[in-house]
Amino acid sequence: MPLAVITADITTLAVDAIVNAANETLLGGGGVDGAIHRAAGPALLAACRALPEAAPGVRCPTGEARITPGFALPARQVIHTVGPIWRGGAYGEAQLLESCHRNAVQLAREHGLHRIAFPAISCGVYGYPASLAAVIALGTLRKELASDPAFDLIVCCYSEPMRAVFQAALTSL
Ligand code: AR6
Repeated sequence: MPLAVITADITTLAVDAIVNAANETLLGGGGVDGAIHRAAGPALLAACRALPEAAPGVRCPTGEARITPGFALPARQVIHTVGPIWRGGAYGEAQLLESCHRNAVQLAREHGLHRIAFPAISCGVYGYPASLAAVIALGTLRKELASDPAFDLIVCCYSEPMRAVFQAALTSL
């Protein structure tokens, strides 16, 4: 199935790449970012630190994506992206969330990676309403799949209620 929604701990998936919902520093944090850094080991932080800064302290501006190896993870690579912080919806959040997904897929394409797992980007600490985020995430991934059917894209939710929200959005596309 080229586009699927599952419930799992994304750090356990043996895919070509998992996507990290990071912050602009790329130096780790809580949530899925913390889990990925813990499972990958300290080499991941060193690899992130070595990425060039786009501005002081900013290694990945919101909406963009960067790639590192997966180190101790079962996934070969980690694609780090930074979702928007939800500020009510009138601050370009939807466009930024779309560009996270588009840029992550683009980076995967450039590196010949096909099987990619995404977390529910921005749906945790960043406060994006899950039902709105799900439509954008899955709509963008479906568009990418239409132009490149070789991809196998997974949205990996961490809880059953979140999976149900994403599954409903997938069904409604
Ligand atoms: N596997 C899959 N999903 C997970 C996992 C996991 N192991 N752990 C948490 N989630 P969040 P954001 C889910 O807050 O909203 C970090 O501190 C979680 O339940 O991780 O984009 C960064 O450094 C939620 O549904 O990311 C940034 O500062 C989803 O992942 C900030 O949080 C995203 O929640 C980014 O916030």
